[in-house]
Amino acid sequence: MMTRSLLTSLLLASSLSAFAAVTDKVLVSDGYVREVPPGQMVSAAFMTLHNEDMDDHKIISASSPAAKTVELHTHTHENGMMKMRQVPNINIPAGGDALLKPGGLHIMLIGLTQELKKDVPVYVTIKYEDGSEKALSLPVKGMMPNAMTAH
Ligand SMILES: [Cu+2]
Repeated sequence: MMTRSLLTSLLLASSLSAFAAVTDKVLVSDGYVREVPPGQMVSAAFMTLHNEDMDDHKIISASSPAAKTVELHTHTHENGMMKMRQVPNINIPAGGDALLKPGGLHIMLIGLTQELKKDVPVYVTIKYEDGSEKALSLPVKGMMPNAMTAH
């Protein structure tokens, strides 16, 4: 009986570790939201995601109380113009990084519901492919004016 209960707890422990949430395997750093002038209704969140796991992971969606719609975006170059487009997910390669930065991948905040001011944090929640969610409190930072590009 002792042996069986020990075996059961070992199995339980190993399955728990195999099914640990993605939030425990991906580290988020250097996150911020771009400051926008009053009246502008869109902004974007940027961050670095580091995947410590041996499997790729994905952000499948994001949400924020600061915007009516939150989308995952990337930039593409078309005929010398930089354009944004929505992507279904953002991959974070095993053992590697996903860089969300101006001119590249970003989390688009559309229809801002609050004024973005320096030193007032914006809450953004990112959701991974396993359904686990990470709530982030991001600082608002000023940006170069030419960072805005057409959709
Ligand atoms: Cu965008």
